[in-house]
Amino acid sequence: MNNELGEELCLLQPIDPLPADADTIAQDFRRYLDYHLGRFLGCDTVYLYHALAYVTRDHLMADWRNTWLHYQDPQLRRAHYLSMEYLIGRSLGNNLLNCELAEPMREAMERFSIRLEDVEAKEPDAGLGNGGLGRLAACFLDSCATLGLPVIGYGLRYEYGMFHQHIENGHQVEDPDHWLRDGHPWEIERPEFAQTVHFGGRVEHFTDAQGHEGARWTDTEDVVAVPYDIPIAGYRNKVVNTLRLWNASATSEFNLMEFNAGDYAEAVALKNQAENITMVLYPNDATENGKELRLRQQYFLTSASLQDVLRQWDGRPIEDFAKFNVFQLNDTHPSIAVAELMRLLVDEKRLPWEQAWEISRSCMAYTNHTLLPEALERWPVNLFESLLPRLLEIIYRINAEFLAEVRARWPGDMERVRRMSLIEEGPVRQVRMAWLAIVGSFSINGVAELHSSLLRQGLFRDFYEMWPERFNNKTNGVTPRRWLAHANPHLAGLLTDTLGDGWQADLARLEGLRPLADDAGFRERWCEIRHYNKQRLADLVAHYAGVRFDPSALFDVQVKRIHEYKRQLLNILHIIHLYNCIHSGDEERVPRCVLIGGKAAPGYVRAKEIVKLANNVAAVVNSDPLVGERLKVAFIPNYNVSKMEVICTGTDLSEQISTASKEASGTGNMKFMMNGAVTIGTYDGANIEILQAVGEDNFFLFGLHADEVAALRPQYEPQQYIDADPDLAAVLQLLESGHFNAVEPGIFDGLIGSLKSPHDPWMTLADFRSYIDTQQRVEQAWHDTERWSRMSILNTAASGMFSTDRTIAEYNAEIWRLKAIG
Ligand code: F85
Repeated sequence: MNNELGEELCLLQPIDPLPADADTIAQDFRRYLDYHLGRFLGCDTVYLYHALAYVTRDHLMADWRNTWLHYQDPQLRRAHYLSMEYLIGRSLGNNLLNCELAEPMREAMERFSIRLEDVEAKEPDAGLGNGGLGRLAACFLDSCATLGLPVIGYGLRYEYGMFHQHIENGHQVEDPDHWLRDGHPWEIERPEFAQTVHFGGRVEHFTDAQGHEGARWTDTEDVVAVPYDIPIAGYRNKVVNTLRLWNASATSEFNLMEFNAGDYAEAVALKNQAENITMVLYPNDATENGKELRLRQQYFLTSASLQDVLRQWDGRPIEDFAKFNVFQLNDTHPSIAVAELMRLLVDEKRLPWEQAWEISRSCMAYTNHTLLPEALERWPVNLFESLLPRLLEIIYRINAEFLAEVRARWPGDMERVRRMSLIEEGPVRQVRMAWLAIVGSFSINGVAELHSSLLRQGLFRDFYEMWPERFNNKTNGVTPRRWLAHANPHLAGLLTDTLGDGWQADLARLEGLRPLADDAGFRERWCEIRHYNKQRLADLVAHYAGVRFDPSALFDVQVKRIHEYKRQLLNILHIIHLYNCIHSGDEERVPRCVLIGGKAAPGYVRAKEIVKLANNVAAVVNSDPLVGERLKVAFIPNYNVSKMEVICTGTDLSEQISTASKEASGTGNMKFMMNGAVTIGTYDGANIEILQAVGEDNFFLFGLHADEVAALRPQYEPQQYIDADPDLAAVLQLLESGHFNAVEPGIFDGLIGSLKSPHDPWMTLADFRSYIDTQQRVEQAWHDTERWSRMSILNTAASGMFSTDRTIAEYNAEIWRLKAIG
């Protein structure tokens, strides 16, 4: 038997795992440091990290190879996860945990008087994503490997990841994140699997000798896609899956051509243009700005990945393709896959259109992550035509056949045809990429119950009426390995002592904690661990924000991307309200430390103003001697995955306060809950499922529900709320007085205006009273230490269903239908 490279499979033998004792590890570590890296023990810790990463990777290699050999089985159905983003964070600690190497590694390091934690801290975050969507992809890969599912992740190897944020005079300033600068020890370049991706050119139509029509896409500019593989280790199961990231590089022929023409400089410039494709991650998380480079990135990912899958298929009957392959589209971003698979099957494999469509449509599945219209990608037809002319033709044909179906089903309903067309008519004709994903997929899912139901009733209603059976829900999760076992080692120890080992890959077992909420001794241990974690968080805040948090205070945290719909402003209004209370001599308050963190998209002016306001309010509150220890406010710069690993373990109160119907799911909410935080939240996204799991007594619910938001919208009058609520009036008055921007008059006028506008889509003031009252209830609960620790334990106990192991098991049972290995 041969594999895809024509190598005899019998020559591809498994290799033995390396011995994992501390002695061998210590030796290997010295060999890497001395002989490979050429560094000394006393060198910069970053090289110690590199040596450790190489040692760890060596230990993964045998299992990685065996897993790969397993996946060569032609009878094995496989899934391909297509995502523009993977927000991986650090890998060393996670790999040590999953491969049970942490203890021998720690012991080995002790021999050199090196603390493992210090080395781990040197790893830069792999920030190849914006927020929840990218982090979800990373959690999914961890669960797929842990469940032994043959799933490969495909993505882009951005040279620059998510920008680094720092704060200057309260303003967000962006610095490029050149995360690959010191090299990336986890990746392996695989030039032997490079693919060519075409752009531009024109299309010729012809009829071949057999009388079949065909299309030839010619005069293209070609870019080579080189894959870099990253190992994804399952939890203690010897499965190592692959994340394959594509890097753009110029083709050699293409350079030579220009060089022969004598224009050397032009050749180098063109090379740059090709390599630009994977240069930088777009830092927008909600608003599509229609840049050509972004469409290039999407097509580059999609085309390279589909070609890679077809290459592995080669030699097998194409009719069976959909039986053994399924693609999951992570949001609309890779939805051009629908048209690209058609191109590959029709133009390259020479399949009849109907047969190709049957195959394509049976192997694509689409996940939607948002209802916000501004996040739905639409590409101008002109742009498409010049960049991907053949794909536009294919989309036109898909559309023509699809609309014929719509007309047949709803004769005379022109309005419906206009709404459902893949092409939006208007001054600028645009391709509706979400519609393309829907038409080309056998499964369409949202990411929480409410979100999926709103998709069916609202945004995707026409499509739901046409194909109800394609729609389903898959409520998000987070991986308990990174977010509990690794992030919270003390709590993990207590869980293992209490529940026995095994909860890490069977999180429903956390239910076993419920009875212990009534056990005073257990609560005491729980609180000691929480106190330790709060001290860790306080140290982080002191280090990065320069603000001192007292671990005995209530730690109130909102960390997530900055967006108006997430309503960081509502949080800030509450802070100002507390500040007013303190100034008016209200002694009933509990000491509270409020932490806010998150990045604003660089072009999102309003979000940047929110960052500035949070910082200014923090500065005023923290320097007011009258406030003292009663209230502290900090904005933590450069919020990212590795900071969240500390933050979520030391949080008492998790702020999940989006306008109802706007947050598709949320996943930070789950990380906090798992680690024993209590949520204050609106009836939105997965908050609803968290509330159901933990019960109303252990969740602080407030605000309008989705239907109430919709009903109020046409008659929303913020001024009415101001007139009726002296606390709100006082907060706005203080804001408008310039109290928080004494030396920068007027800078918050826009923000204040947006809050007071009847057109405020986020209706922040409508929820003010309910939020303030609920925060008051939080303080009453906090007074009662026993009650709070009970709530905390019960939150962790109920968090089992928010493991991505549950989510992925559902994707597999209902969409992928893969057989687990092992
Ligand atoms: C998030 N989406 C949702 N999008 O907001 C959360 O509610 C949900 O929990 C998670 O997905 C996981 O399901 C999200 O993170 C993006 O990052 C994003 C990135 C780019 C764009 C849109 C959204 C473009 C198309 C505007 C560039």
